[in-house]
Amino acid sequence: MHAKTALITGATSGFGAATVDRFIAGGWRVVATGRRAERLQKLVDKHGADRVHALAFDMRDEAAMRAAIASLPAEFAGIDLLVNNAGLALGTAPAQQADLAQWKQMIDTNVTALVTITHLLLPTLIERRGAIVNISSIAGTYPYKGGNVYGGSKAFVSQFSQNLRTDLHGTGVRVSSIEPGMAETEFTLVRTGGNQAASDQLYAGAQPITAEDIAESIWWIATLPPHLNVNRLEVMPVNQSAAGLQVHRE
Ligand code: NDP
Ligand code: 8X3
Repeated sequence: MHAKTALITGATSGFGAATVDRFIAGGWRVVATGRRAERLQKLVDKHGADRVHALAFDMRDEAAMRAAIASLPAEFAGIDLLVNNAGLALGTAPAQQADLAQWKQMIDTNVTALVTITHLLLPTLIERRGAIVNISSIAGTYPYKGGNVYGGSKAFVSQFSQNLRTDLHGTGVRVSSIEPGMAETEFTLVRTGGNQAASDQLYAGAQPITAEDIAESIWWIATLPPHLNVNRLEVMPVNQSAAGLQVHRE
């Protein structure tokens, strides 16, 4: 049997990088995407050019995305699994103090770019009876202060996943939404503009989810028997749980 191929967005860090390693270990080929070309090259050097193909582009640049996908060599062009992982949160300010440019960057990356690459790859995925795993977040379900547009973008990802399933009914294509809670990656560094102390403080003592935990969940979903679909998977650290509503008193 020929090795299957996964296209993993946001493969330069965190969940995406760990997912590349997991699928390579499982015998798949991987198309790895991200903006930081030097990190993608490290994945190629680590696993070999016959196993990992790097596509460096900004997900928000549709022309660059189209050109990158069109450039795939034949042995990497048959995508069996799309892992829509690239994404980010920017800022923790309440809506009334938030930076509009940051809001737009989150929407452009987490929503617009995700639907664009999905649309581009749907014909291939349908032809191959493939699968899509979208990385959403618990922030799309549970509101928290400063979650505003980030949470909204992830609610979109979760609902888009379920609606995709409905449209793809009968094609054999599987669609899953994974909704992780607190996970230690570069996520908080990015969100805080590079504040390592804030990132360390957030995760200290919490035993957060690791990137490898999510990579293993994606692997499990992707390798289930083809008649099974995980619709949504919500995962939290044991030390995290949902709590309460707030009341303001006059
Ligand atoms: P990281 O910051 O470690 O990784 C984010 C990845 O997204 C990087 O590879 C980055 O690549 C890529 N990315 C961001 N913007 C762009 C862009 N414009 N073009 C191309 N690639 C881009 O964070 P995580 O691994 O934690 O995040 C992965 C996903 O998981 C995100 O969608 C995030 O929202 C979600 N998530 C994270 C949780 C957490 O607590 N960590 C929990 C729930 C969901 P590069 O910078 O090289 O372009
Ligand atoms: C990331 C999880 O709770 O920091 O999506 O928003 S959270």
